Amino acid sequence: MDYTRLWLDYEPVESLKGRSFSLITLESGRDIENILSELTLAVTVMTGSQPLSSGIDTDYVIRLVIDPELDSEGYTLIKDGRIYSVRSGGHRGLIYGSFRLIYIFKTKGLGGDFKLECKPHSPIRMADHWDNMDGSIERGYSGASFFFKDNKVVVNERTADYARLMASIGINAVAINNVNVRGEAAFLLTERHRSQLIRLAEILDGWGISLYLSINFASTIRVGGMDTADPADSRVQAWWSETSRQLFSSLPGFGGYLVKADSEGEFGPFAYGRTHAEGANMLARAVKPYGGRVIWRCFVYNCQQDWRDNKTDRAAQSYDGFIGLDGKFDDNVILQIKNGPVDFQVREPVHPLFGGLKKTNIMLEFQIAQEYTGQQRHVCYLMPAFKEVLDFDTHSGSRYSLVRDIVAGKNSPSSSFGICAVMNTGSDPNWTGHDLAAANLFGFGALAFDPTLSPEEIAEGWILLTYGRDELVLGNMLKILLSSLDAYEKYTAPLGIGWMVNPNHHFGPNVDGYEYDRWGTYHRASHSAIGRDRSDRGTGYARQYPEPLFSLYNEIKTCPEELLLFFHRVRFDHIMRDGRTLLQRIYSDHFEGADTAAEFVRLWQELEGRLDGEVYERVLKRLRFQAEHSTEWRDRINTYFYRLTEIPDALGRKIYE
Ligand code: GCW
Repeated sequence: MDYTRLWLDYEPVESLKGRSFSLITLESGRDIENILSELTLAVTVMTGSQPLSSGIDTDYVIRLVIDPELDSEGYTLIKDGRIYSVRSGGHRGLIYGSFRLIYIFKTKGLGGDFKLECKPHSPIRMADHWDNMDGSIERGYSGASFFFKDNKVVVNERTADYARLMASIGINAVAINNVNVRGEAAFLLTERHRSQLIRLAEILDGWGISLYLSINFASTIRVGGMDTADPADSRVQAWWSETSRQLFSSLPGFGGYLVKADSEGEFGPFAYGRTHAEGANMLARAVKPYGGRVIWRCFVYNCQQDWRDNKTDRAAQSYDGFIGLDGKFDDNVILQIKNGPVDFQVREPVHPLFGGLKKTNIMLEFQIAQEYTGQQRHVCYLMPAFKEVLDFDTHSGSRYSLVRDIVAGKNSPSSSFGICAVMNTGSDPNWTGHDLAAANLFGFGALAFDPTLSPEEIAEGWILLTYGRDELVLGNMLKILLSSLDAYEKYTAPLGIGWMVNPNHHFGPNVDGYEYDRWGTYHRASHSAIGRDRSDRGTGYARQYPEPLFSLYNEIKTCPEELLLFFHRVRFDHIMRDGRTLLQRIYSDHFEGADTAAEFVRLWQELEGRLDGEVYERVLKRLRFQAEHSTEWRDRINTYFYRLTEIPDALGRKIYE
């Protein structure tokens, strides 16, 4: 097994062995050559001989055909006797359909006749990398960047492997650099890095992927030599127009800009008294002639808060900052909104801007980098959480009110809608550090393409494609993946309260780690109660949701219990729906979560000898670490509450003094 190829490693397939294939298409181009070589490789390994380019004498024929009636990224896959045909309205669809065919060969072999029709749910399916030009990755947990090193753009074989991997899960857009655009990264817009960026863009484009660059809003000052970045200034506008003209004319498939502005110290239009809309529209007009887009992030809040101020609520600020601008953005601007109102915590309510914004193009931002969910050292399969977000009914009153339909642009004629995730890849040979974290990479692509898939189906597909069919491997890995998020949620910060992590690097338990600082993330525990009141009697955040959600969240008795401490300040002796006190629920969750993590080690050990030795050992090491670390989480949190309340665990389990 070559684990560096993840789910794209091929082996002989019993029912295909000795069969002859031919591969036929009238299409041409870099992307077609790429997918033909992938099919050639797969078929050669699976059957034992190279496919031919004429179909007369072969057992089977694979045809890639353009069908103008079909969507340019959707495909129809048909097996009719000896003919397999992949049909699509465009080359991207032929790529996705061909990978699907390879997956079918891999998991099912030749099989009988079939017909599959697929169309991606969201127009844009994007990978956002937070890579810095010095080669580091912000919140990167799987080695150094493979896009940058020593302040230069790197293009090598891994770039090609990366592009192929992304295409194989349906990704069609990629931002390669960190949204915090520091140092040399601002110069990505200039001639200095152009020739390397052209090579990079060509590789991505060859797999149907558009390159985006994160830009610094102060670029006119930082690299343009000007004294202003005011979006209303015509010199600033001219600079962006010219810069954009150069980028679009030289980088094949270039998509546009990703912008973090007026957020966590990044420069933005506020410096000139301008709004987000004025800032974003200025850039949008510069890229408009080339069909470009500007993706503008909504992760904006006051990060200089005084912890003594109990009125300001970070959770409310993103909505407050953007809702009044609904309808004011140009049609090639997309607002990028994190799944929840705070910051990728293990449990948050769905961001109220979904459904709230009705006349603006939007994109949902997930994070698979696991910044707050174990940093790829804990196994934490995130698809159940993503699925909940996508299936959430915003009650927006629009024709389509589920998040997955809203972010796919179902209420709008525009195709500037989509889903993205902050990526979990790096230079580690296995791409994601933790081998099981690759399930999040695969899963994100699968869910962005088809949000009706279940987390189980996706996990099963990933396991079969990566590790082949061994019932014990499949069963145990599924158990681990599918219970990992719930376990993590239980042994870390309780019931939606979030944080309780070590400051800055965000790893490991620290109950008061964010309690007295400027980041606006306080739990405010006393000896008798914990949480912030976000109902209309408190900060009023719950009001950002329409009915019936507002009423549901606003009252302790109706609030979903997993979000209880997000929305309310609750006494430890509060009786939960199953009769336990809040305190007892916290204790028990922590014991149970850590027990589950210990069980992962046992389940994994049963797989010894059934997996590649290196993979087995590497994962075992991480699972052991997780089991140990989860007891640290459990004990720190339980001890904290025990010390406050002096009430022991009702089941007599050990809590340290
Ligand atoms: O989650 C926080 C991270 C920052 C990140 C920021 C953001 C890129 O801690 O590292 O900065 O979110 O999303 O912009």
